[in-house]
Amino acid sequence: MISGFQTALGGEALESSNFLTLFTVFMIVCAIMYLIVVLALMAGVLRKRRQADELTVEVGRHEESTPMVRGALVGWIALIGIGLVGLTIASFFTDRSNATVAANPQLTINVTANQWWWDVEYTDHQASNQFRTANEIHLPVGVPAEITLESNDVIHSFWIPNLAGKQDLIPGRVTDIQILPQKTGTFRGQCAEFCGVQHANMALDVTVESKADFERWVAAQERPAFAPMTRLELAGYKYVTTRECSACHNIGGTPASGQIAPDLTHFASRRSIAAGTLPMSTGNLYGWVADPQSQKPGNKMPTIGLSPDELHAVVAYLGMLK
Ligand SMILES: [Cu+2]
Repeated sequence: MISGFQTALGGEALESSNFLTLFTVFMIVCAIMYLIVVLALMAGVLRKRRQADELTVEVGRHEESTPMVRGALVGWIALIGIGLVGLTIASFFTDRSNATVAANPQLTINVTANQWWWDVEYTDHQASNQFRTANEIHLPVGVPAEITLESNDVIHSFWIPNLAGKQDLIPGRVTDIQILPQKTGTFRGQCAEFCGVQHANMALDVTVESKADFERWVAAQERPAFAPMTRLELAGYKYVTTRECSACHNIGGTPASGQIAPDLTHFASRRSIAAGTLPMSTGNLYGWVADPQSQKPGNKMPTIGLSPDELHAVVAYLGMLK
């Protein structure tokens, strides 16, 4: 087992652990088959050489060896059959085991893919407990979660290698994936279907944490955005909630209520900016707000051309949206 930030060999959830077991079984069976083929090939070559070395070819020798060769051939075909049936059965039970997680999800998350970011909505039976975030998913360890998947534009693919396999997001259709995380950690998800020039910069920060930590995170996400405290933050608040930014972005508890770009209510609490393009830091925030097109060319956030005072204010305000 290899653990890491982004690896399909980590086995940090039931699904990826099942896949890892299946992968290991396939590797062992195929390696044994390969070894038998190579050994048989070598034996055949050596046998032919030995025959060539013996200058006098014994009459009838070929005929004598035929039943042995035939027996080996029948055995080999039987072994292939048993191997294939065995692998099919192993695949079936892996699939069944993964499917049982879907039977009783205790958490539902709606993820909508956009070029090139992830809109994440935590649904709850109480409307007041629903909230949206972007480019990050938090999951409580040991709790089966169902993630429904939609796309607003082209075909994307949802993939968190440490936790589960890939699932396509197709415009006009709703697909889903089930995950039962078994270990805490921070992982990287990645769009796995080429979806345009910034496909590589369409990542997802995934945090699997204890139930208590998850509930703390949910409680923080449900709160409206913090109010500005300093004059600079207040200037940023005014700019962000009344000018270009608010047409696309939503910030809970403020007049900014755009719905077509990532929700920024708790933006500064995230690990990265622009779907994993840049690590979250004040310096990167300056770079991103000043000129998003040079940081992630082709993305839908325009370079506005803020004055230095406006830039300082906007960054100060965004930086306090924890
Ligand atoms: Cu993509």
